[in-house]
Amino acid sequence: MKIKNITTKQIQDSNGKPTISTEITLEDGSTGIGTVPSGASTGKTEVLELKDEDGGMSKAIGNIEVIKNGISDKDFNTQEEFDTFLIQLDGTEQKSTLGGNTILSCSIAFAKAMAVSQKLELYEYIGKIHGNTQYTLPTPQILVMEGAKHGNWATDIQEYMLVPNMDVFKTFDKAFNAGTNVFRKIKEILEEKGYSTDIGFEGAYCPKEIQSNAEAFDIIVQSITDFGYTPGEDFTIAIDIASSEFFDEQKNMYILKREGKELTPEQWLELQIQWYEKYPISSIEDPFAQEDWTNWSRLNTEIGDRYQIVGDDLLTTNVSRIQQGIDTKAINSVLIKLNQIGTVTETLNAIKLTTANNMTCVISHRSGETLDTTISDLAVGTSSKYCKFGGPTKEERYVKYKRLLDIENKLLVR
Ligand code: 2PG
Ligand code: MG
Repeated sequence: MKIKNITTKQIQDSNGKPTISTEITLEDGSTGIGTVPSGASTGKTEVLELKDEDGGMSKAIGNIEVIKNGISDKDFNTQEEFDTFLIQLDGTEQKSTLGGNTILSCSIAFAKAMAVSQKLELYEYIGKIHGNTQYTLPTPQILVMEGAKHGNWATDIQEYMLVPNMDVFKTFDKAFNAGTNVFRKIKEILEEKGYSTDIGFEGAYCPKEIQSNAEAFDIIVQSITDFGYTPGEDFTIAIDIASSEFFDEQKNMYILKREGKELTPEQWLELQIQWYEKYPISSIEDPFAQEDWTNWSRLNTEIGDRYQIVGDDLLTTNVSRIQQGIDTKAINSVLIKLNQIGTVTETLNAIKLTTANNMTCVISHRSGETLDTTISDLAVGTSSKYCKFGGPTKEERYVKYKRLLDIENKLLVR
């Protein structure tokens, strides 16, 4: 398949920051548009997000011309061929020549155009190249409270999410609906307490009046109960601690501003264990900093049989880091973000390596999002176990849940 045209432009993400949107037209007229999200709490080993000094996209847009020229009259029969061409044209480990964002916008646009050309839904196209036809819906980790960089440092923990028990709720639709019930209850409880109902980057509550990290757990547990569900049975809680954001490398200490505590890794581990024993928590993302491999392994060895230990900043959707996580027994689950690695093919390779090692994947949004719903199709096409797409109401998050609702409907009708 030849590429007839590539056009690109700057758009704004959900934080009002410039990002890139690229449209690819294939020789048969099929088109696809890829837009790229952006992280605030990024991992050090993510691919480069190429930006101008003022945050604009003119360099990235200029590099689309380089890609266009490189393509000339080439034929690309598969996603892998196209992505390999992009990777080779860039030629660097962190995609620092062309920019990971530039490359990803093309990779997604090509995938969507190819799906159209083959008359497939995007999840079917992804399933086809991934060797999967048993499409399943992911269990959503629905964000209900947030803090740290995403939410005015209301809490040191960045994200508090509800994980519906799929044995109870059965369908994505029912599970998501139940999650939104609890989300609304949280608002009521915050109002009763006289707390603000401010919303953070990802669409969840970040009340500045909150006293501690644990108080957020209390509020969530109460909301689950007040709506008539049972904490630990109907819902468990997933957290993203994003602890690289408050780890002081020089001091080798975890600095919890909201607790007024400076903790050694040992003390930090102890505090975490207290939370895990007290509250109905099932999944823990980034409990230690991104190079603190030893403590990751300690935690996973101690409690990994009972908890999902998810590597995000630690692994950055990068197969060599995932392999290191497997070798050091640091994790039992991998967070998957397309823009951490920069192409659809490399993302699928990260998913393959994860599932081949009997670990779970959590397909994830970024804190700065667009209205693109590729990650919904990615979750279904690869039958990934979990997804986290943020709070249920902000539009750039809701469209991703809505896409899953639509896919579930389609699959149920068959
Ligand atoms: C994370 C993500 C998404 P960001 O840490 O998992 O919630 O945040 O996009 O800011 O890296
Ligand atoms: Mg994270």
